[in-house]
Amino acid sequence: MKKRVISVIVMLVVLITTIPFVALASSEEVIFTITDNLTNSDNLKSYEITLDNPGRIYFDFTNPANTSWMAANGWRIHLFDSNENQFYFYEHNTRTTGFTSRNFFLDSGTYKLTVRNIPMWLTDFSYSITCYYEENIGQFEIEPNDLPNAANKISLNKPITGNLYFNNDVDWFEFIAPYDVRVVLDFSHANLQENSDFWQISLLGTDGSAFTNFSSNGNTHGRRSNEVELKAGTYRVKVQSGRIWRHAPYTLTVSEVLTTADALNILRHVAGIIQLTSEQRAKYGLSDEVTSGHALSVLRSVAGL
Ligand SMILES: [Ca+2]
Ligand SMILES: [Ca+2]
Repeated sequence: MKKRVISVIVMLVVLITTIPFVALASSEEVIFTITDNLTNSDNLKSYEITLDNPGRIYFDFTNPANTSWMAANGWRIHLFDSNENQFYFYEHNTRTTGFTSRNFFLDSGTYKLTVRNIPMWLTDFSYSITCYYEENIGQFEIEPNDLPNAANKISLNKPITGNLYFNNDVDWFEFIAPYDVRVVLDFSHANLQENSDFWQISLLGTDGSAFTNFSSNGNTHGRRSNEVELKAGTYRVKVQSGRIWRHAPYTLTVSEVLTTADALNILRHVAGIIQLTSEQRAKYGLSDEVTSGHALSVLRSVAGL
């Protein structure tokens, strides 16, 4: 039985909160729900979150509606890593009844979530926090990955989701081409409806030589690179802020471009002459049960139709 990934300790309060675990339909789960209160302007509540395994977390913060003129005062929420580095700050106004935080792709370790009220006005600020978690099994970046030798290891044909947390955040990824291969990079994100280049993506050799680089614009859903031929070896992808920085998740996939030999393999499989291996099915984006319809869509892709 795998050890539970999360423990949360409420600090600076006498009571240790028991954290309920609630399984959701997806791989996302509620890891804790806390209802608490700030009673004066000096009050600070601090929650320690320990992740046994890396993963994505985010939280919902809810509070009672307050429509008085003084309701402009509210909460300050901070998230710190184990070195006390603050990497999230949000100031929440009591006129609204809550907010959903950003996604955080975190390594295993201990983090601290703090809640304090803005020191202008003494009152009773109650709130609830529900924190969600999805284990990282290779689908998310793990910070810090700001330097080439700290690159996150990725695999061909497998997407990874990351985020530039700050305008100087740089994300490095490293993959191995096990043989000479032709690849294409797909970089996707939400359409931010802003006409500016928010991301700059480069494919590099380990000696820093550039094979291709391109930018992705905020008024698109992403961009595909030109095709690049690589010799067997180790390569890196660098993602950094474009002309303007925006905090938004992105997904990067380095895909093998299928060849006519691949197309022939698929045809032979559909005809019952050979059986595709699980690695080949993953490479071709085909499920275990390969139908002629699936195969046809891949063949169209190979043919550029
Ligand atoms: Ca990042
Ligand atoms: Ca980074």
